[in-house]
Amino acid sequence: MTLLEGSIGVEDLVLLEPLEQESLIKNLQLRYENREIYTYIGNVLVSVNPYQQLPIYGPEFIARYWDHTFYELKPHVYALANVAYQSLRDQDQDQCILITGESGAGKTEASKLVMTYVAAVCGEGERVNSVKEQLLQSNPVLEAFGNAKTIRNNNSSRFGKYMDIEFDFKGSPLGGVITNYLLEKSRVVKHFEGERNFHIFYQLLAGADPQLLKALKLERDTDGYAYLNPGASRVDGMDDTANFKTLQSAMTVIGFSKEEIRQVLEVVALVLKLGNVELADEFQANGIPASGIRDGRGIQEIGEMVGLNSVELERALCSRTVETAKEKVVTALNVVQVGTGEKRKVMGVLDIYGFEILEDNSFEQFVINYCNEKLQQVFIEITLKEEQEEYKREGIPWVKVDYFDNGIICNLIEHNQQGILAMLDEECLRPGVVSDSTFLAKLNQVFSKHGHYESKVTQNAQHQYDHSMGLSCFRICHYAGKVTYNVNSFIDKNNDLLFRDLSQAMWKAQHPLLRSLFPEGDPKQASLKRPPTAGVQFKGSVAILMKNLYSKKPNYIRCIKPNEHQQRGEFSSELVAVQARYLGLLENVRVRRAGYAYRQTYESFLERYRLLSRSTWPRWDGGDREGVEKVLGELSVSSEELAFGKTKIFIRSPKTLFYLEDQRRLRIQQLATLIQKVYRGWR
Ligand code: AOV
Ligand code: MG
Repeated sequence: MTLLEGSIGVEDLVLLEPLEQESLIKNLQLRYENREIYTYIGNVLVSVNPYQQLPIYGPEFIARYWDHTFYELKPHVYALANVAYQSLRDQDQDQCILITGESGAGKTEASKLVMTYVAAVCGEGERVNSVKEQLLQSNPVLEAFGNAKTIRNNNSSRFGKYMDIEFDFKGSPLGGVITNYLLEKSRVVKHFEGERNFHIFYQLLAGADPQLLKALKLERDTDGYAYLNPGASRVDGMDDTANFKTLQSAMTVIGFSKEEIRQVLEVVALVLKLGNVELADEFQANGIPASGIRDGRGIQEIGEMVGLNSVELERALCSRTVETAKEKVVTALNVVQVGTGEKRKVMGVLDIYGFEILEDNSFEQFVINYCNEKLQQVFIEITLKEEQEEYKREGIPWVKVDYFDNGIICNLIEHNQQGILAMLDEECLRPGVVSDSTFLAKLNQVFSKHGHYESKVTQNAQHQYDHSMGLSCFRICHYAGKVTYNVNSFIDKNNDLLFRDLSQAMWKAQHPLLRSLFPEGDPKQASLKRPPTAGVQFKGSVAILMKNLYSKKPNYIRCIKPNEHQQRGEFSSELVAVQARYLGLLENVRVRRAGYAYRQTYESFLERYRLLSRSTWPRWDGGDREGVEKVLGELSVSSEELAFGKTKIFIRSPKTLFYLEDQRRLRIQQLATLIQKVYRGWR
């Protein structure tokens, strides 16, 4: 075991002394500056984005981590993947890997490293290899359609992703299912200066061969497309042309036929063209008197491409803005059906945005933060439960842990009748004049006394007057900090309605894919029942996700972004401190070492420290536990500090462990000197 040996700072924050926010950040910084990007909190992995390729990945490292147990080598994402996979295979325990952190912190890269590791170790054979290929090739497809360059990350995932990988009893992969959360649909029509639309649009224009471009009636040059940002058509280090080739072969591997790929690209082209139509529409709004769409040729072209009557299309489009079909282009990966009836083991990988506090927080931040609040709840409950169970297993009395239970905040948001989401729905469904402000007024009334809710109206009595909060805002005191949300457009975003005339028009298209994207456009399907609101859908997915997580053994990766410039070697303590708080790292360490900071099996402990006692060194024939008792007795470690479990020794404070380590170092020096002397004398 090399827990402390030769390590820079502490490799496990549980051993941090003193335990404060500042020392925690310092420790991460020290390690980062020495290119040690991984640090543990018990079995949680903290990862700081290196923004450079480190020579710590690849087959050689995979083999090394495969051959060792968790604490034997330096902290690494492979070690975590290894524990998860081996417990899945050998202990028949479903696993999930939860990766959180803010934009650009390295979540997606971490998820890919996990998948690469698992793919490398989970068996061989023709069928297995084909499944592995599919699992790995799902990434370029998801990234093409769901990632974009943003100000914070050149390859930012604009959706949350949960992937279940299924294995047979031997641990060979069978297939996978991917669930997406909250794709940022609005990006298609609108994004910030310096950002891009989803990669696929640029990939298609850059990478399609001339025949394909011609068939899709597209121009190579991005300048002609209103949805594409001419100033940001190139991204450093990103090769759209090559990525398009990768995408096409990845889609083939996943199981798209040539014809299906073609249809997907046609829909992508259609979106680009619709963007231009809309531009003409705006033009019109600017005072040019015309009825319908100005650029009749464009609309006709679109109509021809997808087999739609252009008059009808025009009518549908003119009724309101264009929101197009893009969400469902890729949803699930083929599950290879083999050996039905056999029990499957599952490893879930969750790559989802962390807690978000932007300058202006809207409905999106609200639901994202709600999801993180739930994830925190799972984390605390499972961690504490595990601690409790381990103590029970080991026959050690349980020590009560003080921690912040965020159930009250989850309730504030999700309670079936009296939660913010329920009240938003009620407002959306209520007949009569509803607006974001009637919604806010209601919140203010209902939550005027709630300890985690503030607004300008409720503030006066309970909280200090705060000029920074506008009248259209409310604030929630999340576990990670206070966030002020602006209610503007909450109602619209929650309704998330696609105008019926539009989906009906699209459903009439001859184009099979396009048509299948708008099942609600089918007059037979168009029941009077309105579709569920965005809030209800999200709450539903979160509930399913939570159920899923509770049924699995969680493994955590907490990703941290060291600076705002996507630069290697730069570590901003302030920035990291904020993230450490949102990720609840300090709380995490506290929970971990609430009872006993350190525990180890008698066998491993004795192996490491037996040279500290004359009874156990150089030879010990007794049992492991007796050996450990001898060592600790001889060093006069206070019994307050120790608990002897059935198979493990528990040590309360890190200080004691450091003391043992110091003693061990001294002893090794002594022994080395002794050996030298003997050796010289012998010569
Ligand atoms: P994210 O998933 O957390 O952001 P990414 O995983 O996309 O962040 O990482 C952002 C960039 O950081 C990558 O494109 C790499 O250039 C670099 N990077 C991250 N991890 C590593 C690593 N282990 N080694 C080398 N480079 C790395 V977002 O999707 O924006 O929330 O929505
Ligand atoms: Mg990502």
